[in-house]
Amino acid sequence: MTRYRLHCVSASGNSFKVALFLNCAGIDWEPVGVDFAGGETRDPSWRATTNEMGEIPVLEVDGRRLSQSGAILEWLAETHGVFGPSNAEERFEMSRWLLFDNHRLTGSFAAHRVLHSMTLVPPHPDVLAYMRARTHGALSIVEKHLADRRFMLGDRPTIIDFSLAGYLFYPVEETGFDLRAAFPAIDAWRGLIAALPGWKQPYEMMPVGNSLPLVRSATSAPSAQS
Ligand SMILES: N[C@@H](CCC(=O)N[C@@H](CS)C(=O)NCC(=O)O)C(=O)O
Repeated sequence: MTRYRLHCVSASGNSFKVALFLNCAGIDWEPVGVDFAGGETRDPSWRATTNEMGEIPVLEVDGRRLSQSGAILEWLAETHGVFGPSNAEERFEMSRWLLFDNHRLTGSFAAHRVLHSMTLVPPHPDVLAYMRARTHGALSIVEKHLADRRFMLGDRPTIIDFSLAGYLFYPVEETGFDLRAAFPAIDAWRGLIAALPGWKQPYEMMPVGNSLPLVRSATSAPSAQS
């Protein structure tokens, strides 16, 4: 059995953040599929045994079950000595962006994606527009930061990149954001991440579990101010 088992589903960008680290660091791991669409993460026994917070990803290692992608990424970087900070200033910078990602970018992008293409009942247009504007604003902040850098911290990839990019490789039909057209610096940075040894598309990297299905697929969406 491999040392690392990642409880995940293919459509989970939060899980993809951890999978990206493991693959790009050349670490042996295996995905463990979760019945997310069927409500497994809400099941009291799953919560009791796997994650009391009711969320994936969960990284199983030597009998421990680690949750929260940002904390897992920090733990992996520290444990393996790759993609992490090299001094206290970089450590602070990493925490800052990991928190920004969880609260602002992923927090908006992932919620907008579900509303855009995965809810059985279409959301109220005002709700979708609010989430779209919020997501656009978060992407604009990352776009500006990347205007004069190759990676978020400078010249080398770090866990900040894996975290912020977690949802940005899913198809535009799902996300409703054509990053290539609207965010050139983000698109170039995505290209650098995709060129790292070990990188794969999320659906190829984690071909397991039962994700929320796509029920609407529209590439056109109203423009939003940041
Ligand atoms: N901050 C958490 C977020 C994890 C998260 O939201 N995971 C989603 C799947 S991508 C989930 O399990 N959600 C369960 C729910 O919303 O009930 C992390 O970064 O790990």
